[in-house]
Amino acid sequence: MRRFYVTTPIYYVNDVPHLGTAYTTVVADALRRFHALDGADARMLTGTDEHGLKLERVAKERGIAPKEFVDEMSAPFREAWPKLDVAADDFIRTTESRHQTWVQDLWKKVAANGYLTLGNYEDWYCVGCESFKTEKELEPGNICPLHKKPVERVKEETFFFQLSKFQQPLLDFYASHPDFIQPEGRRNEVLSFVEAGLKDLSVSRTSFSWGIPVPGHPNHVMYVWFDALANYRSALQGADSYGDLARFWPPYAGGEPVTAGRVLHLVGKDILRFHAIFWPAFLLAAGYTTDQLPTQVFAHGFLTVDGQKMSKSLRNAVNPVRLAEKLGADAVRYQLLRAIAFGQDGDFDHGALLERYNADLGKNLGNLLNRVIGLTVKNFDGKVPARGETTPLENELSSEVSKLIEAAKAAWFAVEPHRALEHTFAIAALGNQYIDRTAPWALAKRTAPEDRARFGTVLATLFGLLETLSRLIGPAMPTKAAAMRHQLGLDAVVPTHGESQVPSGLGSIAEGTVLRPEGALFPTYDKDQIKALLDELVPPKEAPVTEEKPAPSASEATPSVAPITAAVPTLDESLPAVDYDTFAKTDLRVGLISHAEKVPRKDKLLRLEVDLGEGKPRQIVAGLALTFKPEDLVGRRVLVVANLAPRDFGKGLISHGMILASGPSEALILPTIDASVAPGSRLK
Ligand code: ME8
Repeated sequence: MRRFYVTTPIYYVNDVPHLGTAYTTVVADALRRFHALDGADARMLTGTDEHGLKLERVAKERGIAPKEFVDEMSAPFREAWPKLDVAADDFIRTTESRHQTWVQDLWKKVAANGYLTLGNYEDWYCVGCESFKTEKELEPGNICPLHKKPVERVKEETFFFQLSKFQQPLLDFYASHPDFIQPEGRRNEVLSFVEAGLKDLSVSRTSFSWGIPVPGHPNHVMYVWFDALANYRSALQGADSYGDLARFWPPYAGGEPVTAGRVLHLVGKDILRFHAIFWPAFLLAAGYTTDQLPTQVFAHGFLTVDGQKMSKSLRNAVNPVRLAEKLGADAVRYQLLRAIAFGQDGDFDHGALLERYNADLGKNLGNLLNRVIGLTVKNFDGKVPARGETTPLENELSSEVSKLIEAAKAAWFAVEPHRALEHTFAIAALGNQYIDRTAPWALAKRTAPEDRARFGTVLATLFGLLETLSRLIGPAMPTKAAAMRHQLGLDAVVPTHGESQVPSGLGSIAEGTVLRPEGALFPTYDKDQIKALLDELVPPKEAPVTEEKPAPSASEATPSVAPITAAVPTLDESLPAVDYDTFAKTDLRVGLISHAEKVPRKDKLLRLEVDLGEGKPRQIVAGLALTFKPEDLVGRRVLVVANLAPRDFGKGLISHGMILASGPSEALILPTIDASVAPGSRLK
């Protein structure tokens, strides 16, 4: 039996579940669903990382015991993922005793093999990374390049893990297992890092106590990464209804070869080194052989949201659960899986999400289903007709569909969900082309028996294609796949061990199957609805913040406002004072941008239509183009100087007002205006 075990990082509980953590988690879930559909014995693990100095400090700042703090903060993760249709088989917390005993056992094995030595350590430590830093890695002023915060000098008694002894074994392992680190570019980075030499690693601390105690040395707690990485294996104790969970870890039970199963760790690129270097080294040190190591660590890129880096406040602003409640979990999953090439950095753009939803889900797939069901209800009493004689057209379609299924399947195996979905939706496009070529609505008008038979064949072929699609979209969109099958008169697909239910070609639905039409599977959004949704969902533009994952501070335990790091210029003393009457002549209004486009051959300018509550939007030409894409601005509220004399930008392009913004042309910030303020409202 083929086994598949996929894991996400266990997330630090000083944060809330956000779009970045949702991303890894949704991809893991889709992969598990695909492999289960393919008949594998598949398992997914996620959880929370609950020890370490960072969390101890945040708890202290909140004035509560660390355990109370982590209990409170872990729950939102456990509750969030099912709302995104993530069905993890297990959720591990590092404060659970099943984890602690396993980690202590791992420690004892590493110690017994002589790879842990007691010594004194002094170096720089970044609490945000929970990692030591060499001087070379730091920015001037001893600043962590990731967190933009000063690192701390740590000097204490510690156990050293002899990582240096594993440089060659690791290089040998990478060479004999070229797929262990993916994608290729990331693999090369790790190779160069290891080739440059590995320093021994401090793996215990005595200056704080929030961690797993070191066996035999109760004044030491384990380094949080030694503890955290072990979760992937500690969670595989006990059994499920199919047997011992240890069957998911190589080498597999019953003498199956390593290739019979797969342990896949999905991680963000920020934590690849820990997984690709420390984790296999800890296991080798504990006596694991190279065929008992995980099969693959796949590092994905980082997401930005609407072109903005995910700072702490943005992470709070874009709540994946709220998005799923608003748009449906399937729409959010589809965007995460389809729009971002797994492995590369990508942007989660709300406008693009809605556009893609309308185009791929609403028009391509949804319309196809609707058209086929509609024609059948009207002409065949809502029952799937017989598939009569086929023509070269059906044969051609069938062979194209088989090729696309093969490609989609290969992409799922290669951890390329974006490609798998691209191929899947190409099948829907083929279905629409086939409808256009066979023109069933014309056949419906003819009554000759051969036309009627042909009509039946065309619809039955399309039902086969829809059946195929209902299986293929399942890993990405489980709820919609089940709803689609329901409309087609079919039961949901139940994964079965040892039996692949991934289609291999054009499917079929039995003649006479009664359809259950239920209206549009993916109701599309019109322009006004899109505008309203964007208004509600798109977070305001932030000042450019350079930090990636800020170190904890008191303000981080609760949602906070982004620090504005742009330089604040001093007031311009050369400007004369303005008396009140002069100022009062300025008519400042709230405007709502209803349209935005680039001005040809003017890099900086956008032509906007702005609603000022005057019944008809006015044209304003603004120098916003170096910061904003036109589509980012539609639906945004802005502050407008409404009574500025019209200004001619040449060629009849006249601006009737000015939009207020702050900052340099390529990093402008627009003031944030509450969505409840009506366009045209005056500022006084
Ligand atoms: O590092 N884009 O936990 P963490 C994409 N506890 N993915 C993102 C992201 C973004 N902008 N931001 C975060 C830890 N992620 C450790 C892990 S594992 C043994 C211990 C995702 O809460 C991505 O998967 O900081 C990244 O690796 C992870 O969240 C980091 O989560």
